[in-house]
Amino acid sequence: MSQFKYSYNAIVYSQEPVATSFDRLSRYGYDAIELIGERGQDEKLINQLVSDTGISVSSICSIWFGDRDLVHPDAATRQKGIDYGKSMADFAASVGAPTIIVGPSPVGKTAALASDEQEWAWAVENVREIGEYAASVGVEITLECWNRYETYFLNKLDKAVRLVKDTGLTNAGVHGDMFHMNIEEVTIDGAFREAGSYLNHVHIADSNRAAPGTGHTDFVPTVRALKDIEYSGFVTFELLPASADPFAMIARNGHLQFLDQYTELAITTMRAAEKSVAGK
Ligand code: LER
Ligand code: MN
Repeated sequence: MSQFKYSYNAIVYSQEPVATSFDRLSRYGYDAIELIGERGQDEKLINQLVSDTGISVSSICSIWFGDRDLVHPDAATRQKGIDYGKSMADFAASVGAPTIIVGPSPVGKTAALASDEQEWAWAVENVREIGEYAASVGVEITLECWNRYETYFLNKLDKAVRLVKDTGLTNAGVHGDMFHMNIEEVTIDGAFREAGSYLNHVHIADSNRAAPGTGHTDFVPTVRALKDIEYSGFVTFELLPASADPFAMIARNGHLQFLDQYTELAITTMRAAEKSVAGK
């Protein structure tokens, strides 16, 4: 069975030149990098690094904070969310990334501001608009589920699958992040299996959101589930320091083990789990 394609989320690399990140990923045998979803990055340099190192851009980790809200009662706020999503699709297209992450309601908004029916209708309409735009520039979207302390809106993969179905989009899927799934799903491998062909992106992390191999997660059932459903997307490590505000920790250099040490350990641990599954 073919090996996974591995990618690493660049949030913990944000204090260094992007060339250093591409070089590290190349040294440890990665296929790709997941870039932070903010414009203003040097797209020409990124494309040069892609061609020099063979490390591609797997995905754009859009930052759905603040007024980037597709289900807000204020129409102008919803429009900001739509515009941001489209801008992420443009960014993805400009660096050859196949996928952008979409969160219909932002991180930190933990209660609805309108009825469930109304919010669902806005989510369907606005995710569809971003998805159709993304399709026009050759990009897929993936709906990420977050835990209850970050959002009330999409916590579990089954709800995200329902949203994808309601949009009717053919370039959309769902995104399971093991950190959130560890809190919300009955089992992580079971939720991946149920999502099946709707799963088009994953964020892999150990129970403590650090590199696989540092916490108490057994990655073998996860690997087996992804293989069984013939998951063909990128296996992306999104590893963050243990803080309610990981960005502040990174700014204070509280993330140094996430550079070489965890970049190496993450892929080594997952490859060992792949080997163990292949051997059975
Ligand atoms: C983003 O990928 C994510 O998982 C969220 O926890 C962001 O806060
Ligand atoms: Mn995530």
